[in-house]
Amino acid sequence: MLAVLYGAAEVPALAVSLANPVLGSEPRLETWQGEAPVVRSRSGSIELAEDGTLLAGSTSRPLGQDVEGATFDLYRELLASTAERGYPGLLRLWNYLPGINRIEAGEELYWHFNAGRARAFAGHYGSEMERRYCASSAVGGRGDELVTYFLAAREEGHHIENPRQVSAWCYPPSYGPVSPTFARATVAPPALGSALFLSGTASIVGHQTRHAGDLLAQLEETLVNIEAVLAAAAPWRPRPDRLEDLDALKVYLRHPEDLSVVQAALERRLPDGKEVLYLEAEICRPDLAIEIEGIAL
Ligand code: 3EB
Repeated sequence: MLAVLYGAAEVPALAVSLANPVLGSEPRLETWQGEAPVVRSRSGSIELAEDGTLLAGSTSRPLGQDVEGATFDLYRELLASTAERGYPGLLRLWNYLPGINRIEAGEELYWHFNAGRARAFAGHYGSEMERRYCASSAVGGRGDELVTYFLAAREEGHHIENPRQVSAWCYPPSYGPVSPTFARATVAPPALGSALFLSGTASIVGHQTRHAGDLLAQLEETLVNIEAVLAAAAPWRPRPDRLEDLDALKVYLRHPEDLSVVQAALERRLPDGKEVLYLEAEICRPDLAIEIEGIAL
């Protein structure tokens, strides 16, 4: 309700508020603590906080009629702000796009989003863009604004692909005329402890959705994909990770009524007491019911 900070010029934190319902528990506040004094700033519409090693940013944009244009503008500013502040190594991007599965002008909103995001990456990175895509997620949001927040480092991390999956930027055009531009995971540089950021991961093998209509099979396939990404990241990690090494686990569920069955099946696979945040969200493909992300420190 009220936060009062004494002895410093600014409240040293960004605040992001997401209206996606938390399933099965109370609303949750996730906090990221800086290692050193935190400096706040703003670049266009991007709110920033940095501690000398890590840059966090957040922004939102009304979608209006032109989702591609709104996404392009947001990403153009976002990429400029990371370079300007001296943190060009994007580690992780989170996107909450209201109506992500809605069809407008014959195409899903997610496709319009992908077109705007890809155009901004191309403009900023030029021909090296494919080597710069970082871990991301893009799920449905609430309200009428695209909400995006991110973490970036001084240096480029290691971007990881999943050998079981076609790289998202190589998906065939049946999933949209412009492909999504993200990596399956990003391992932060050693200055940030080589933390691993796992992208939103779903039941996709090759480029195809598997197990449409079968929730628990989608969950199992997603877990196999997560293990495959963790194995691919192992060379850049202090030690190989397993599913149970992931923290900040978030499970996006399209249908809130799926909570109890997913919770029972997933928590059997995790150590006792492992926290999982379940959020109601549309997944970017209409035939996907579940997507999972996490972080390994
Ligand atoms: C997929 O694998 C499922 O567009 O940024 C997962 C993670 C997905 C990130 C994105 C989309 C994104 O294609 C969807």
